[in-house]
Amino acid sequence: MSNIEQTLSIIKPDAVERNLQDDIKKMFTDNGFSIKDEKKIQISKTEAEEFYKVHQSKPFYNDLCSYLSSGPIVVMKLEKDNAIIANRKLMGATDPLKADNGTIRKKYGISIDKNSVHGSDSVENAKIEIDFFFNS
Ligand code: IDP
Ligand code: MG
Repeated sequence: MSNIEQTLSIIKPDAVERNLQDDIKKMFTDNGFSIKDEKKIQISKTEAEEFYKVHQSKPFYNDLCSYLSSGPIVVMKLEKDNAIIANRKLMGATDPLKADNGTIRKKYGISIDKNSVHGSDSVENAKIEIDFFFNS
């Protein structure tokens, strides 16, 4: 049975800075995702704090929010069968050193903080994150 889902992907500042957005978008489309909506933006630190508020108790929260707001990002609404888990798989582990071959983070990630992409981790968060960028 098919289970079409939408998920939010962000191409983070380290990847946009290296002009990798077309290569990363191709990895998505080659893997069966359709890009239903996308925009290149730069968010404020306050917006990054709101976006990442689930991490507010983590020691890396402040650096994470500074980083996400440090330069342009590309946000995309991706659609595919079981998109949320499929995107997590294609992204690879949070730490690029631990990411499997063939994943975006293995190929392009620089470090655990500059890991090139974000992807929603659940159906509930995908809805919240898509609304955050596209339905506000
Ligand atoms: P995810 O992006 O794979 O879902 P999360 O645990 O949700 O990983 O963390 C969000 C982001 O916070 C990560 O993508 C990474 O950029 C950053 N991060 C996670 N853990 C660490 C850490 O231990 N040190 C620095 N940054 C981290
Ligand atoms: Mg996460």
